Amino acid sequence: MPPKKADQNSNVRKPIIGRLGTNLKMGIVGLPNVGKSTFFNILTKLQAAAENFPFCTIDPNEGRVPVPDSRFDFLCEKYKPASKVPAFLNVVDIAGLVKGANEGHGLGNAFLSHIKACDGIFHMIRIFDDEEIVHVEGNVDPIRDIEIINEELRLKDLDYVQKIHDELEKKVVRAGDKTLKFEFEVLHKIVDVLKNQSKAVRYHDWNDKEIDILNKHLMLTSKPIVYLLNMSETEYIKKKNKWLPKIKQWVDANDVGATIIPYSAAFEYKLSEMSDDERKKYLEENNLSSQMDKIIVTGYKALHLSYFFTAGEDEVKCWTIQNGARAPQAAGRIHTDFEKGFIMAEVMKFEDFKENGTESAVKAAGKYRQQGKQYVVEDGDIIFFKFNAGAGLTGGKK
Ligand SMILES: Nc1nc2c(ncn2[C@@H]2O[C@H](COP(=O)(O)OP(=O)(O)OP(=O)(O)O)[C@@H](O)[C@H]2O)c(=O)[nH]1
Ligand SMILES: [Mg+2]
Repeated sequence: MPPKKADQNSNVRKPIIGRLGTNLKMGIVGLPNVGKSTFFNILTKLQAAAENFPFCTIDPNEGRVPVPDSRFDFLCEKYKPASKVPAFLNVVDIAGLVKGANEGHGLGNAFLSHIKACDGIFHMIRIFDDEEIVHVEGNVDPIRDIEIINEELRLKDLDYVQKIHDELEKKVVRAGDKTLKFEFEVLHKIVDVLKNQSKAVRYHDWNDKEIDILNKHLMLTSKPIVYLLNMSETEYIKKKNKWLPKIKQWVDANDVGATIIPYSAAFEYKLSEMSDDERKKYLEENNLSSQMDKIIVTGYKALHLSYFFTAGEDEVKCWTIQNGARAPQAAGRIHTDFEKGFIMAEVMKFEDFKENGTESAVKAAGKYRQQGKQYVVEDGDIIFFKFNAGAGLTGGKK
């Protein structure tokens, strides 16, 4: 077999900045009173309304919400399985940050450590006017608010990393410890980015070895951000708000690549109170749509996660993997023995399955592929793993 195809798929991918693993979380971060808990409650309510999958509350501020996916729905419709398991996004509601939080203002430090425990940030920004709802800074000014929060995160990172840097400096520069030299150089660079360039860690282009060092520290400004702009219901319906172009401009200039999603907590809350039929009718009649699905999917993707499917009459299930996972690692999500005794992955692309209708038709079309250890699993692959059952017991020998 010509090796070309395998090579294409086994392109070395850039390591990801952040925690390894698949149980990652998005934290809802922002100033006080901007609608963070309202957003969290909508997620909770949506799940209660959907009833299929219980919203699992880990504690009052943490929950997980199913990731909507029409491919998953299609597979469930096709197989009518006894058990249906979607992918989930973990979401944490964090109390509001105020200016000076990095020095302990508000309940600053505690909340900053809650952000540290998350892997990505839903940055909630208020752009709705409402005299009744107090704004901690006195008036609505989202650019100022974004900068306040980003500045708190940057200063907290700087404070943290400066201490480690100074410790290492003693060992490397003064005591001449060469083993820590590289780590020290990377920390020096991080301090430079945060302090002299006043930039978030994620704006800098780090190489693989530097990322290894960064990942020992998991800094606040290295986490991916999705900006959620909370509009009033009226403005959302009219699709108009004077801040939208300004925020877009700011993000394009200052946070290239970050996603902005305008939505309205008030509007989404109203939808979440309706029955499924009512909601559908209301949205159709008024030519409107909810942004919740987009927000959930974007949050999940921001965490560098994707999933493959296993599908059959017993169960249709989404298995979360980190982007770039190879077939044996993906198999290991199902069972460690699958990884140890991995023989091959039999893979169908969802689109091929949809087009051909059945597994045997996909086979007949020559699109059912056997993939080896180097195969990088792609989002939406439908996989059947073959493994050697004895391998796990004999320490992974083939
Ligand atoms: N008018 C209007 N009010 C909103 C909207 N979203 C939230 N609110 C109101 O703003 C107030 C604060 O909302 P929360 O969701 O509790 O805000 P929070 O960001 O969680 O606040 P902290 O937890 O204190 O940081 C509540 O009275 C909400 O009803 C909105 O879209 N429009
Ligand atoms: Mg709150």
